[in-house]
Amino acid sequence: MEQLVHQIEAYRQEVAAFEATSPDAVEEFRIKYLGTKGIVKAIMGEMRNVPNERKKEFGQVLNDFKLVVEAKYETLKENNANLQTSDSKLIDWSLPGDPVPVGTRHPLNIVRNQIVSIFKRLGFAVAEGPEIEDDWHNFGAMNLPEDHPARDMQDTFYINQNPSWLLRTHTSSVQARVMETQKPPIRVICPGRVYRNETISARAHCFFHQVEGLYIDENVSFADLKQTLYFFVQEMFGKDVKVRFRPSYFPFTEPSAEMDISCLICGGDGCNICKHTGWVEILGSGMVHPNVLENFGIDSNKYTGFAFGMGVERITQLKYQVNDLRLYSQNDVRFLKQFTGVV
Ligand code: 2U9
Repeated sequence: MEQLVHQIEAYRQEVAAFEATSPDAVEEFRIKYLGTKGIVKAIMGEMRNVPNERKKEFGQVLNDFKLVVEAKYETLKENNANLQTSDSKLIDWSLPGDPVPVGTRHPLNIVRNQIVSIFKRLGFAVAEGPEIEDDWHNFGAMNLPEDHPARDMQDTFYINQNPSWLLRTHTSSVQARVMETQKPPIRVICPGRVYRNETISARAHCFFHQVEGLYIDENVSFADLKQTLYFFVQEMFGKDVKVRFRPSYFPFTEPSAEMDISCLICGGDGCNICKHTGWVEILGSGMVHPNVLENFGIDSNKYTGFAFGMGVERITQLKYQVNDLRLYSQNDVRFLKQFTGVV
């Protein structure tokens, strides 16, 4: 016991004399005296060899020593707080922070927003709906009954557990839901992602994005359709762009027409982009088929309507000369950062 007290006194003097000039030395002190295998713990272990009647006295000496060591450790820490450790650099808090790069809007969203804002100015409301649809809203209501040959062009993905659900092939299903719940006049545009069972290539993908539009009221005519879409093209591509309509076929519209614009690259003279025709196709359109109106209880003798649909990828490709569809979904920043500052 006497020997132990002497030993503690020696440690006390050692502690008092200890000097540290770096955080590493402070850490060495902590490990030596206060660590799990350090001196304070070791002396505590000696307690069991002290006779019972002197345990209290020894406990006092030991506790005093521990407080001295802890106080010394705090002082050393404080004195060394601003010094450099061997594995960390001195921090200059006045330097500016590391810049965090800000992302950019995806080109498809930029163009989608532009399309939506043009039609909003014409009084169209925006409607959205589910990407997982049932057969009726995607096909049946759109005048595409089962076994209709046009279903082949819009093959999609089905859910094994319940084959009556599918991934929508167009956003017409959203217009269908609007017609279910609202009465004419109806004037909506429906942006959204759609799916097709296609082999992925530079010109086809298993999903793409559409904006479709629908306008139903009394006395809506093909002239309204032409003027609305002409206004859209002028706002989107500039006042010098020409348009032309070609007759086409869609099960949900009659008559139907595809709309071309004069080639933005060659101005109509003929180049690779327009395959030397001077024209590029941008959208499909037509007067809503009476069967589609009647499917929703809308009197086709009283009401008429026009509808149109366009691929956002296609409009973006023409506006920004994007030559490979896969670029839109590869997340390559070399492509995406080219749209920095475009809103
Ligand atoms: C209702 C009635 C009719 C929407 C229309 C098109 C013509 C069309 C294609 C353009 C390129 C799809 O993205 S694309 O592949 N769309 O050609 N879509 S008319 O007709 C409707 C929609 C809803 C109730």
